[in-house]
Amino acid sequence: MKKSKNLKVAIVMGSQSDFKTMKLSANILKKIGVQFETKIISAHRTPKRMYEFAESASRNNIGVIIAGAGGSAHLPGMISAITSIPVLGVPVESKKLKGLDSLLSIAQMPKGIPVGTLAIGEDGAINAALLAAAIIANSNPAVKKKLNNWRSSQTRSVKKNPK
Ligand code: RP5
Repeated sequence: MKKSKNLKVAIVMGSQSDFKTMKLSANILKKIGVQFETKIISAHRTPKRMYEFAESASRNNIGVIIAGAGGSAHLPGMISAITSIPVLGVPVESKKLKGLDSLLSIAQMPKGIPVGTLAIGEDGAINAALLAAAIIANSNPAVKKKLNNWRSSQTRSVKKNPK
């Protein structure tokens, strides 16, 4: 196994249309200095790509996978079925059911194969990145420092009184 300090995050999504949500995960990881890669991988449109990605993720030094998908969102669960790397699922807001379908598809995994499920849409994408950074930070002091700085800065930004 390679040194844990080199572990990176993979942000994968079912469609190009998910990127407007999932780029918020990328923005946070950039700010915190976590190495990452982004890919479009669809469980139903590109199943072979999904299998090959998940099966090789550990060899490719990926420490956390953020998977965003909408509708019948089986991508996070399918990836988690193939690799034991932690998978964080982001339910992308769908047009018809506003992401409730995505949320339930990702959250309601039967026991045995876990997916850590975040909130629907942009909040979920941002929190998935913060959670991924926190997992990477366990074995990477530089990331831990930057994550704590980011949180302190957020705290300082909250005004005491409304205007
Ligand atoms: C899912 O279907 C994707 O994750 C996306 O959220 C949704 C719609 O995809 P497009 O039809 O916009 O490509 O697979």
